[in-house]
Amino acid sequence: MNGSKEITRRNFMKTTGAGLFLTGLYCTLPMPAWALTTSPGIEQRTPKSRYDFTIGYSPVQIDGREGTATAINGTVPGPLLHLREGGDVTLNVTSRLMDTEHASIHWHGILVPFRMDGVPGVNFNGIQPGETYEYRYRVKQAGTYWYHSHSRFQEQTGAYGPLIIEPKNGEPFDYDRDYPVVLSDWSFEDPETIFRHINLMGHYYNFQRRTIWDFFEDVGERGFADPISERMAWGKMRMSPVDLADVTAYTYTYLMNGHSPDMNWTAIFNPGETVRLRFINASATTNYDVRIPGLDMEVVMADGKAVRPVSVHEFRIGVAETYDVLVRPMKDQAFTIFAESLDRSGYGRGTLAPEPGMKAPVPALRPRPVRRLEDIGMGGMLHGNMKDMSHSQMDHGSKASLDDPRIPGPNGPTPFKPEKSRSNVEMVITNPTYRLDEPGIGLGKDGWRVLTYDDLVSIEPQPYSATVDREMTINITANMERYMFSFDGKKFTQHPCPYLFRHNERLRLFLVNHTMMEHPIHLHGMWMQLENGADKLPFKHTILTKPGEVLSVLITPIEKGDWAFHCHLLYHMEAGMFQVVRVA
Ligand SMILES: [Cu+2]
Repeated sequence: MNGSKEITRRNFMKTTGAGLFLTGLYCTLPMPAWALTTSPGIEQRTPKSRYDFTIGYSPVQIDGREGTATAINGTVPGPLLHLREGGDVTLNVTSRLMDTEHASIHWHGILVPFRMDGVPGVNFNGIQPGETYEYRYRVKQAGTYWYHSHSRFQEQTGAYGPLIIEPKNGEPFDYDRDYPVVLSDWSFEDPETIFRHINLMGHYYNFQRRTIWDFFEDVGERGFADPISERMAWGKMRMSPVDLADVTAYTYTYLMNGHSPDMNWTAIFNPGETVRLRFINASATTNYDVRIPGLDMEVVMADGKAVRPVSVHEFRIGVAETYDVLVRPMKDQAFTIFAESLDRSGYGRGTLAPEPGMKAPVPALRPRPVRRLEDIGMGGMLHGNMKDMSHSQMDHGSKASLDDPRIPGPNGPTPFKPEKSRSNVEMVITNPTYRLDEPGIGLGKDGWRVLTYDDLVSIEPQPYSATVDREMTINITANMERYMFSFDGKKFTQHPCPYLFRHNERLRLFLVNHTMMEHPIHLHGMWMQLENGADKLPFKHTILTKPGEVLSVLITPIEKGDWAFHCHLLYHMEAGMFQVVRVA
């Protein structure tokens, strides 16, 4: 493919000519009050018990270019939804998207009765054009969350916003300023076009494929035998070693609170203050690596739930995850909030500054990481017999990873045997590894401290039984070449039976990632407690699983009904990595 950029025009996508360039100073975009270009932070907020949302097409302007968003109350991101723990809330959501099948809002990470969860086809019929749906529920938790449309690609085009819940009994830490930091990815291309492109050619937006020149460079650095055998191994699997993201900066502008890097969203502080930053990854497909050069970050919440504070310099935030961090800038200077995309094709950027208009240097993008076979738990393959390595069954045999004492028993994950007839499964990892202690590909070698899932220790009450009643395994599967994404080898459109959870049982669920990509796996309606060896297991609504990884979570299904379980990469979900969990 060559580099010429195609601009498609669907009815609602309007683009204006190039050459017009505006910075944030001249930006006249409607922005929600919580996301002004220069913000003092969200003030003493009063939680409300009733909200009215209207989803409609609205113009947005990013770096001087105009596009059309599926905006909530006219802005991208949408309004700050501010609730109180223990209170009842009524949310009226109206759709003015007259050409759509339906619209919806899902309250991500919020424990609600299943009719209020907002997934069309699972919990309700969706909101028909011109109609209003009334959501009502009691708020049973506190912390930082978000909301988004669960209808087709509306989330990609702007239907998302922050959701903050005031705790009944005060916060477990002190701070002077409070900022939501909503990360997202914006494209002027119609997402239907993006989806068509990546379906036809998985690497459409990827110009970072390794070339023959990279190969000779490797030979120079590492000698001949290794690169050749590694290249052969990748070739045999029909995969590129650079599958880091399907959709990249080629089409995306990465946004922080609706602002492009040039628009430079700025949070004000007084030196010596403690600033709470509520990072929310509201992207459609972009996993970010976040750091603030010059400042330590203290991670105090993950997915809305308090954790023992961990001091780090960088953290990876998968799509749909949230992290609350505290920073304490002492100096009278500006600091860059830098959110680099996992594939290193671009970044989101904002500034922490004592005065409006101040800036700090923006770091260079780091080199894109190269995925090696070791990274997907197959390092030993290079030394094995290449002939035995079909693309459907691989066993590296160098490390008996399932004997790892960190993988809980008694039985461990059930071995996966895909149906032979299905083309949905490109590879099966027979010996997945424990990887919760790894920061993830491309991280951990810069000389600063990066958060891992093993660092997360809950400091929340543990309301659920400690005794495990049952074990179950779900395999994360794909055929990347054909852009097929599935669970246990079945796409959602193939109508697999729902996964059955028993009401109030204590379930250990193993997730095994048989693909070579990270997938942020999200379960609606109940917490997943990640078994990372902590004495109090952290609560998660979304878990970024690594290639070749096995991990386990403990779940207590507290609400009966049907719940969505899916990859939160929007295009993977639409390509079939979606399932229904039935709690009965
Ligand atoms: Cu995925």
